[in-house]
Amino acid sequence: GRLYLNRVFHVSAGKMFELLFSDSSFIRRFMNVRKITNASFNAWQKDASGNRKRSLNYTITISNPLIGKFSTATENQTLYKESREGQYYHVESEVYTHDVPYHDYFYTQNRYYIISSSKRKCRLRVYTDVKYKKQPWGLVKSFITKNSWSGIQDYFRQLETELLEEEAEMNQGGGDS
Ligand code: YK8
Repeated sequence: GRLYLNRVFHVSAGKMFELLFSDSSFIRRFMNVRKITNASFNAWQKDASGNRKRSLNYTITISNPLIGKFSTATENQTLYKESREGQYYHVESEVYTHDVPYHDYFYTQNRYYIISSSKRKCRLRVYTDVKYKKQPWGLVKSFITKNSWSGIQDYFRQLETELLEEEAEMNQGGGDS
């Protein structure tokens, strides 16, 4: 996978998890900025293996004129049971974009790691992979890969920027933080 985000934030690990993986006002605002609409979140639910799962549905806005303007998407997230509240979180998410060309060939896998580095700091790492459900023709595959990487890079760069802004707001006048 490719590492898209790797940074220490002055935010506790628990708070970071809450910002990214609950129905938080941060993620609502971020989705607004990214023109992600019609979002619905399911609550986390424990499965038979002890991991937690939830799914999200939303509509993404696409800026690439070759592809069309919108696509519905489903994101299935798994919070692995090795996660430790306030210390360490490992979330894997599979994103399916239903209305783009060749949508039945691929999906995107994002792996999020939130690692506490002190009481008020954590490291956030995000790795991404484009996964193929069936093998497309070589040219099609490179087309999918190229268009995916640029969109994903853009998304995580902006996520980083918005998280830094959130961090600044949270720590404003916070004294010893
Ligand atoms: C999640 C990866 C690919 C997809 C898109 C598809 C192009 C198809 C190429 C054809 C539009 C929020 C992306 C970027 C849409 C957005 C997805 C987001 C950013 C012509 C062959 C949505 C993270 C995420 C993961 C994958 C992204 C898609 O939280 O290029």
